[in-house]
Amino acid sequence: MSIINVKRRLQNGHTFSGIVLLMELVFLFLLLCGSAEELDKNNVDSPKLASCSEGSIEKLAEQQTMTIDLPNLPEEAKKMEMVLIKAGSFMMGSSKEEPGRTDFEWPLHKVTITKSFYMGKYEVTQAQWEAVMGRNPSYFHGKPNHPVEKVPWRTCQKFIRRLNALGQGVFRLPTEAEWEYACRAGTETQFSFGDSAENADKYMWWRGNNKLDETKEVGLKLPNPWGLHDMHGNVLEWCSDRWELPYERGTQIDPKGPPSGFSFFFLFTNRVMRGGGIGSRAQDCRSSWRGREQSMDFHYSLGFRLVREYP
Ligand SMILES: [Ca+2]
Repeated sequence: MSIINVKRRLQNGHTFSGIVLLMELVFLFLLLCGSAEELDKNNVDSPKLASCSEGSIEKLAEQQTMTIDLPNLPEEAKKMEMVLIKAGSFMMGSSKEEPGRTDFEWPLHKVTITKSFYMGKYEVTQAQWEAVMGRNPSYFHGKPNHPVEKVPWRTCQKFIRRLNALGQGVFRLPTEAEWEYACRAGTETQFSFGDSAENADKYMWWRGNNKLDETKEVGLKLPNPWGLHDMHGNVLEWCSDRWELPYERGTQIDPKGPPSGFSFFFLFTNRVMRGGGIGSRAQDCRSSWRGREQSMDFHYSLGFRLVREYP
C-alpha cells in the first residue's frame, strides 16, 4: 500500500473504526430517545421490482436506453443514462479453480433474475449527486463527471429517496445478483472482456494503470457487452444486500441477501460492494469478486450506480 494510499485511508475513513464506534454510540443514544424511526427510513431493503407484463415486453426493444432528467444538472455535465437489462438466468460466483479467487466469493450456482430492469450506464457522477443533494462530498471534488465517492450506503438511500421524489421512476441500488448479472452481460469468463487481464487497460481503471490512485471520468473505457461502463474498476459500487459469508446454495430466484444482520460493531449492517476500484489489483476487479463495508463507512474509491425499475 503506497504512502499516499495510507494517508487517504486515514483521512477518509476506510477503516475508521473509532469514528464508527462513536457514531454507533450516538445511534444508540438516538435509539433510546426514540429517534430510531428516522434512521430506519434509511435502512431500505431491496424493494420489489415493478412487474413486467407480456404487453410491456413488446416495448422492451423500443426502450433499450433512457435518460433521466435531473433539473439542476449543468448542461455540460454527463447525463444520467440507463440501459435496459432483460430478465434472464446466469451462473453467479466462481469456480474454486478460478485464478485470483477469494473465499468471500460465491460458489458457482444458477441465479434467475425474473424482472427486467434498467441499470446505470455509468457510476453516479459528482454532478448528478450534487444536482440532487445540493453538495458534493467527494474527496476528488470539483470533477463533475468523475464518480461521486465518500458516500456511505445510508446516505445513498437518502439520495435515492430524493431522486424518486422527482417522479421519473423508482430507483434503488442493485442487488448483488443484479449487479453481477449486468456485469457479466452474458459472459462466464473472469472479466466481461475475457479471462486475461492483458486487455484490462482497454476496459477498466485499476491499480495497474492508475499510479496516482485517483478516480477517472466515467465512460472513458470500453463498455461491457451490454453497454455498461466501469463495472470493473474506477469506484467500487454499493449493492443493496446485507453482507453474508458465501455458502453452497442451489438455484436462486431474485436473491436479495439476508433479511437482517449486524456488523462487528453490532448496530450498522455490513453491505456488499462489487467490482473493485482504482486501488484494486486486477483479480479483485473480476466479475465474481465481492467485498463489504459498514453502511455508515465511506471511502474515496467507493461509489455506486443505480437501478431504475422497469418500466
Ligand atoms: Ca466501478
